[in-house]
Amino acid sequence: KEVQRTECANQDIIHKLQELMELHKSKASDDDHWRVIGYAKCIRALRNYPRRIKSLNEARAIRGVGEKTALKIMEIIKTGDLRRIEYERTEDIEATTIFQGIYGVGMSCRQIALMWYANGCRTLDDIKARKGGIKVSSVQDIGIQFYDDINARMPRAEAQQIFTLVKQQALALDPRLFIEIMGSFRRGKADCGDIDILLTRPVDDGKTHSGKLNDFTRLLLNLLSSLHAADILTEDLSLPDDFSSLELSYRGLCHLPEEGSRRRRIDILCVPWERRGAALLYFTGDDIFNRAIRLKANVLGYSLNQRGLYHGVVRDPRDRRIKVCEGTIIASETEEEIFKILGVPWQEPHERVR
Ligand code: DCP
Ligand code: MG
Ligand code: MN
Repeated sequence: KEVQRTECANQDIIHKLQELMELHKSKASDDDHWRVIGYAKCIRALRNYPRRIKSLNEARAIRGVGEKTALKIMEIIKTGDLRRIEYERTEDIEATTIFQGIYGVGMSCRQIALMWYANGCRTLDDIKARKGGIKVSSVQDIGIQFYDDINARMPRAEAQQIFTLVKQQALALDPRLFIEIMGSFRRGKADCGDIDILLTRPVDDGKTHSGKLNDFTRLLLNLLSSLHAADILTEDLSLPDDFSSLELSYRGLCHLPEEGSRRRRIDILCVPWERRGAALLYFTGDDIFNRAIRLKANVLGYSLNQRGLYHGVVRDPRDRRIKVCEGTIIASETEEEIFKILGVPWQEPHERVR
């Protein structure tokens, strides 16, 4: 069931063409757009090509490889390099790549990065100085201030220490809380990009969680303020906004409350007790594993997301994203039952990797 990624005979060529494709992706013209499509097609063709390419004629005979790309392929084979990459690596791309590494700008907000560039900004210092009178949101400002920390990964031991402190604070507020660390930490990785925490609580009087939502919301807000008071949370990036929703999510920065510690990213997710298994499964990942298990669910006529495993979901055939019928949750309390219904043999978190 694992996706096999075998090394292919033309891997070095694929790498170079990918590099070039990424550069074209960062540019805005129609020409660049068509080049991206062309390179993507060519890369797919090369992945499926069984032999090492030996000649120009062989390269241009492959379906999906055009005349110009065939010449590039020969250049890579002969010199190990592709001069076009350096040519396309222009100043605007260098700058906007840095800008898109800012939390709150992100890879989807290329427009913001381009706007700053157009206003004369080239470096993070230019952004800090608001060169060209650019506007920066408060979240982006935090992203700039802690750029290096946010883009670094933390050692596993540090994630463990921070989580232990958070857990202590949470249990001090309410000993019935269920608090678990998810993400790369739970998968056993040696370093983590952030700390992903699941928070929930069993309900005591048989009522559904939704009836208790106000208590629960207050609990999260109390936890956040006690974490701030203990100097564990340092900056908020996004607070839960929709308190009528069954899911509350918090994003922020934290650190070990000691001299010289670095800022780390932390995500806290609150879900109803009945949905903890589905949330745990989703936020433990990794994303490739999630895609595979979701696909398996779809093949069996189910639908899986972070809230649960659903039966009877009906989608609009014209746009699969639209649900005509919500369906009903048939499993969500534990990861085990979701695996079981899907007929997937149990996989420990550390096995859920590509
Ligand atoms: N996730 C997903 N698809 C996304 C984002 C997240 O399936 N687009 C799931 C899988 C991830 C989990 O959520 O493993 C947590 O997201 P993170 O971004 O925190 O990723 P990891 O914890 O796996 O890695 P990192 O160490 O970089 O934080
Ligand atoms: Mg993570
Ligand atoms: Mn995360």
